[in-house]
Amino acid sequence: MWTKRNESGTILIMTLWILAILILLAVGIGFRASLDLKLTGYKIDELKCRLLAEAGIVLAKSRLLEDGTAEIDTLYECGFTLDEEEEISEIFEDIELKEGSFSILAFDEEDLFRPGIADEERRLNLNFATKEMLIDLFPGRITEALAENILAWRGDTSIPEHSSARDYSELPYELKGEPFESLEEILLVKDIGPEVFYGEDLDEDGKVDLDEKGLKDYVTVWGEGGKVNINTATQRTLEAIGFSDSADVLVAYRKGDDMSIEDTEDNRYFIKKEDVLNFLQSAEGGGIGAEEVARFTTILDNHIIYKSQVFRIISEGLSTDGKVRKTLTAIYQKQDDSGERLKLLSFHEN
Ligand SMILES: [Ca+2]
Ligand SMILES: [Ca+2]
Ligand SMILES: [Ca+2]
Repeated sequence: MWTKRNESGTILIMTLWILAILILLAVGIGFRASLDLKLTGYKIDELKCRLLAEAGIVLAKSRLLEDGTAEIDTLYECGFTLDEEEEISEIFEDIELKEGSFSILAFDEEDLFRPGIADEERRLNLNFATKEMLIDLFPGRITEALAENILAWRGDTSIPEHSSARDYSELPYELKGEPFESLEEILLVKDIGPEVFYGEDLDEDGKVDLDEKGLKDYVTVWGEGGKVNINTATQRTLEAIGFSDSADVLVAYRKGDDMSIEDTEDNRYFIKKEDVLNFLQSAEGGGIGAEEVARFTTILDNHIIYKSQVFRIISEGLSTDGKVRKTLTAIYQKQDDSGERLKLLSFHEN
């Protein structure tokens, strides 16, 4: 009897143990299931954000297609035109849709994100820039040798056959000798490291400041003939193409009296060559002399446009709780003479 009780006690303890293990297993499975559910929820939110961002691209494209000012594009109204009484933030910022929102964003010259669209013609074109332009874009950082390497890569005939810029024997791939087809391609050019492309934290304060930025935000590979839009170009671009000492007054002129592009009322722009020359000859424009007028006329004739054709849409989808976001970047070219009026040149997701 005693033995039996002892036996049943052992069975009870074993049963309890088995039960305990089963409970542990069940809890474990339950925990994993809830984790899976959470992950699935995150994936769904991510998908929603992507769709919101896509909605932003669709909206921006429709604005690009109905641009009412065909003759100019400015920093504020770049590729599109605001209707009367319409504010840029109203049409592009925190646009709420079901289960989230999207914003269409562009960098401004001070490197801040603001609602809007940016053109590629504000940047220096790697496929057309001269050696001097490349050196002047990043004085001290783009050396003559690096500029020659860039020209050799795109197949520029000014680089001699036996120049070291054409020598890729030390690298696992050959010199391309053809125009750049993407921005990142520049990382393949001999001696161009990530620090030249992405910028580098020279003063070691933990961030890449405006004056430490790399080529990435200042160059492009798109745009007809590599021409620069004088109404949108960064000061750096204007300096590089030869406006040197006049670049800052041109940039200030565009902002108007309030020294900001945010307010449309007093913003100014140029429509033709004569506008620029008249301004540069005025006191506000620096009062340039006859010799400089001739030099600037050449630059205006060869390198300047007043409206743009290639536009970078950066669209950010945001979940309702603000925890998940997805950014899509699409570059479109306006094509007036074809059935398909916007041609997709590049698409990135991050
Ligand atoms: Ca326009
Ligand atoms: Ca820094
Ligand atoms: Ca202004």
